[in-house]
Order: sequence, then C-alpha cells, then structure tokens
Amino acid sequence: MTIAEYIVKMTKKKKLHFSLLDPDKQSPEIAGSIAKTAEEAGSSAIMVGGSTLVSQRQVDDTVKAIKGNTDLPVILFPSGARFLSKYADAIFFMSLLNSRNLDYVIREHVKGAPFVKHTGVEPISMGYVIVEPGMTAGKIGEADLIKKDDIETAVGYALASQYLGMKLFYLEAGSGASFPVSNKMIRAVKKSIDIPLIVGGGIRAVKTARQKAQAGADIIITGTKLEEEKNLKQGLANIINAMED
Ligand code: 1GP
Repeated sequence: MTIAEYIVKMTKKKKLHFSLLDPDKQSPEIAGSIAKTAEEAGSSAIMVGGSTLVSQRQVDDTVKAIKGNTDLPVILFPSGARFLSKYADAIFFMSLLNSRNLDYVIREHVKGAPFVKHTGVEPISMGYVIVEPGMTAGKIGEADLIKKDDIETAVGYALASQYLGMKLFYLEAGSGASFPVSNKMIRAVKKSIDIPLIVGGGIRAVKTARQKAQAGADIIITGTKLEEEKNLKQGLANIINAMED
C-alpha cells in the first residue's frame, strides 16, 4: 500500500495528527528525539519542511535522524525544489494554489519532478491554500490570502483541487498564526469535498484541536507546539486524544 492510500484509508477510520518539524529550528538529533516522542504520543506521520532553509544537507540530516528514531512515515513538506531529500518516504507534491507567483503553483514542481522520479520518493498530490493571517508562509509564498470569513473562495479552491485530481486538500493559516482557520470554513469545505481535509496553523490548545476535528478536519498538523511544549509527550497525547472526542 502506498503512503497516500494508507493516509486516505486511515482518515476513514479516525482523525489523524501529523507533526511538522522544520530542520532550521533544531539539530537533527533533537528532531529525531521529538519525532520519537510524537510517535509515542500517537502522531501518525512526521512532516519535514520550512520556509527558511539554507541547505539540502540540513534536510537530509534531519530526515535521516528521524528515520533512525521512529517507524512513522516521513513526508517532505517542501517550500521549493532545492530542499528535497532522497531519504524521505514521501513528498507532499503540493501546489500553492492562491500564490501570485507561478513558481509556487507549478514551476518549482517542474524543477523537482525529476528528483522525485529518480529517487522513488512517493509523490502525494495536494492542493494547498493559505488563509489569513498567513504568517511567513503567506509572505514568502506571495499568497493572495483567503479572507478568514470568505467561505465561498475556500470551498472553490477545495473543489478545484479535487477536480484537478489532487489526493488531499490543505487549509493553512500559517505557522504560529494567532488564530487558526475558522470552524465555519472547515465545516463548509469538509461538506463539499470527498478527499481528506488537512488543517494547520495556530493550533496549540487541546480545545482548538478538538473543535477543528469536530468541524471536519481529517488531519491536524502542529509545528510550533512541538518546539514549545515542555512535557511534549503528554501535551501532544492530550491534543491527539481530544481529536477523537
Ligand atoms: C504547518 O502551519 C502549520 O503548515 C504549522 O503551524 O506551527 O502554528 O503549528 P503551527
């Protein structure tokens, strides 16, 4: 079974949590140990990516350290074609659909596609849109941010992603966002598509994770929480358990 098939199958049974690690935020050793803790807490995959990376080596070393420490699938979450790693299991082959810059919509993909072909890293197509406040991802990605209450536009992007054949759809508020994607937007998007819905950005509190899952998020991604939480195993387990409530 491919990782994409596994994700789709699992989302039919339960809510999933993915942990995002940015190689620029900690050493590979620490990333490996955070990933292990995330696995113990019940996270289902480790995503690796960030918008301020400086070398491919950083990504390779972080992916290798994570692979050495956990059995979870490691999925690249790339900001461009330069920072891919052959050691990863899969890559979110994601198009930033509301970017004004075609590089993020398709051109970086054209550059990165031969790498994916040669390494055999599994590509998982994903429609990706950034909603207010958008944070660094919104700025670097030159996104025409979806207004936080513009449900119609969010639903349009979600449907377009599905009709373009994308396997997943991701509503992103931006890492460290002061407010996450609204429950109302999640509910409307979930109702309109059949592919799994991913939600991330600004989700730190147990209550928020529960609300987003109840509203219809199939997969919740947390990044900042992994860096901030003192008792990570318990803190993350609380979030993951609350998603099932
Ligand atoms: C990654 O935006 C998510 O796409 C992560 O957001 O760092 O706020 O959890 P946080």
